[in-house]
Amino acid sequence: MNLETHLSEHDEDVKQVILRVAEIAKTISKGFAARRGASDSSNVYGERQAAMDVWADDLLISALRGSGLVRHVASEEQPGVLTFDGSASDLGVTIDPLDGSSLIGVNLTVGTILGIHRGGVLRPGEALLGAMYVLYGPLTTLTYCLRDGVHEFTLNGRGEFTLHEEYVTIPEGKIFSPGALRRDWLPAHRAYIEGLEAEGYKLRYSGSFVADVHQILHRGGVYSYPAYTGGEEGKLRLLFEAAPMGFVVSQAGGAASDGRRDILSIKPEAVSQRVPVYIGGKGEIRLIEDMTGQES
Ligand code: AFP
Repeated sequence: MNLETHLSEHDEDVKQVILRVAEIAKTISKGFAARRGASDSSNVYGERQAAMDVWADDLLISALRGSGLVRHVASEEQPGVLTFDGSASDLGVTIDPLDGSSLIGVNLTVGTILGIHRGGVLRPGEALLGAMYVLYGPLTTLTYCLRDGVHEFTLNGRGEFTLHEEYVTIPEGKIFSPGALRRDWLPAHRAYIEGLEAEGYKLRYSGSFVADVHQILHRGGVYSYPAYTGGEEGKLRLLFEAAPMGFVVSQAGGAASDGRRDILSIKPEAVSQRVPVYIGGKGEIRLIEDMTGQES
């Protein structure tokens, strides 16, 4: 079954946005060879943008503007929220055009992450209508969730996204993906990771959040990028990374936390807000919340 058919029961405007992003993803997937290096610009976080970051951001914003269905867009690569007056629908979309882009130069998997809201974008993850991500790896895959299961599609040789797996659920598993420098970990997080190691959890960390969480979704375990010494708010962005991926994994039977509370309950105060992140199986998320709770 192709993506368009699979989406047929959903709201027309949401469906059209996903299909447009899927079209852009096909273009993005073909653009890496010509844009492997850095651009000469930096984003709002002071990070040097990859040439692919800038290009993918332009493509996605143009497509969303051109759809006439999206009123607000917040992008990790833009300083503020873009507003398109005159759009026929009131969708608000968050985009991380190319998550993990520092890995482009070494040809590891990176991805595009989207969150879809009705109304503005400064809303908690629990208010998301849906979320999706595209992975550019050995295969290009698209995973979407509109509160009715998590579904994965593969871009085939004919340039069509076809169904790979429906109603994905996170299994029990023993993989952990721990971000940030070990020497900077705070005591509760350190004890948590040591506990997982003692339980035989296997380390799998690429430095591409979207790819690492995708692996956890399919293999079980937990991804973490904690609060750390010198980075008490964590590194990852609530709006662009944590909320949409946390939404997908939660809809697949897992959970997402900042170590104390459900990430999806956090109302963002700023577009660029960072948050400590734990995403994975319910057991692993309960454990970090228990350990952090005991500490305070
Ligand atoms: P961007 O490539 O979108 O800036 O994201 C990179 C990232 O936020 C996330 O994808 C990684 O998990 C994390 O940074 C990696 O950080 P470290 O380099 O500190 O491991």
